Amino acid sequence: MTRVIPAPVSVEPDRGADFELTAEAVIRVGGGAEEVGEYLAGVLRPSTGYALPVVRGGGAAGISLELGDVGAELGAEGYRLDVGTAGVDLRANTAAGLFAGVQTLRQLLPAEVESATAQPGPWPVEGGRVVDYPRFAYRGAMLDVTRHFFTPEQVKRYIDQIALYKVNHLHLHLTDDQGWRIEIERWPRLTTHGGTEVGDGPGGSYTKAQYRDLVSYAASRHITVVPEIDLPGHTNAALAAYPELNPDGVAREPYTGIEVGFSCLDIDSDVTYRFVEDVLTEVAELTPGPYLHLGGDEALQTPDADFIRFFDRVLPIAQATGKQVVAWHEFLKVESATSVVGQYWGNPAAPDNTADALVRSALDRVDKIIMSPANKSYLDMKYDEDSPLGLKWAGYVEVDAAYDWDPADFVDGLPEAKVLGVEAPLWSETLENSDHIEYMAFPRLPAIAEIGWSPRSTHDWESFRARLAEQAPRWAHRGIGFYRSPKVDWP
Ligand code: TNX
Repeated sequence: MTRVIPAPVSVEPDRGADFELTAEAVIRVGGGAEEVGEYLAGVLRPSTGYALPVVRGGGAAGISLELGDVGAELGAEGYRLDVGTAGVDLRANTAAGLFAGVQTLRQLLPAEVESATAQPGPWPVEGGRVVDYPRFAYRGAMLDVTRHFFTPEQVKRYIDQIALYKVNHLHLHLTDDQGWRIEIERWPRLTTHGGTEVGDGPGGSYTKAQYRDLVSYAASRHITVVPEIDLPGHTNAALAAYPELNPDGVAREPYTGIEVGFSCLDIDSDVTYRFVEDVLTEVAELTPGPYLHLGGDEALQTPDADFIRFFDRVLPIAQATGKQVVAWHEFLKVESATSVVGQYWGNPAAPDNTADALVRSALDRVDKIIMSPANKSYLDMKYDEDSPLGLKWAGYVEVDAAYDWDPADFVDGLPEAKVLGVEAPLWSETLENSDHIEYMAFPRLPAIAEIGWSPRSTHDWESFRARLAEQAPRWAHRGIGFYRSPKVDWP
């Protein structure tokens, strides 16, 4: 129980009370636990080869999932897991809590449980009690599907991987200079003429049906999708698809490089705001979750006055969709922005870092801040000078650096109460496939996930690196090719 990532709030191991999962076991579910029960069965059946029927009531030994009876202090995502010789008893206030508990349970089983094919067993579950709940409400992973497009299958594969570490938000960066990835019915050329991808690859986009399916797949893993429409910069794809969005009425050329900060919507044109309203309305309709991300980063060609004028007009449009606006920290200079969530992507090591001061200046206005410091949580930074993939503008980020920070004391003057949580962005300028995603995300994603979930008191690099090493065989069974960081003694 002491090897679980993210480290739980409290663990009382009792190896004398190990349970053994056998062919006769059942998964017993109370009301409201059926879906998580089926998910757990889906995890355990392929590797164990057992039938593991999901049953209501019934007396056979096994794993029981039950809502309620655990106390309000466990909150909406907490759980209590008791493992004794007679069986496993998992309880939570909500299905999300049960789902989190299931992620812990799978780590208490041998690594072979992660295999897609039947393994010999046996299947002991470490005995004892875990009581657990998250430190921060928001634990996010961001995937950039613009610089390179990732198919729904590739995105689902990543969803399953982030779920392992109790990440509960998937921020999809859906639009950028290189491509527009989500169908918009009122502006169909966005996806048909919005560019390709970095290096002239085929690119691609999601139909509304495919996108809805992604959102519901994520929801089945208790992950909320946060769609991002990046405005007013990072918009070359839109400017290439529609001439009328350009001040000179001439469509831009598609862009397949990796520079940033050169494109901008026409701040002075009414067409721009009709476009923005149509897009945000359609995207909000596809979004059951509470958040709508408006980007706002790196509008380097746009004077502050224009940027502010743009968002003064766009904010009411966005808020009229009923969603809470999230945007990158540059957006915090818009003083009319209240009740928004800012996303910090600063790099305090950079001499021109203005992010910290911006966050401080907006603290009275913003609702909360999501912390994704580039020199810690950016999964697209190279690990070291030999990394074959990634960028290095925020420096090299080894796994110990990714782990070594605290969201509540990272920005001077930003108190823990104002921190919604953490996010690990994965930009895809250099990433073309799932192998690339996994090489960059593992082992750093679990580090960021632990910072978001675990109590500060559990924070300990020596413990974390030992626990990371034990994850490696699990990744191997799942076919995750990870970076073998020299900071960890991998088996
Ligand atoms: C900065 S972080 C960007 C992205 C790039 C990324 C590469 C942010 C809000 N904007 O456009 O892809 O750096 O690391």
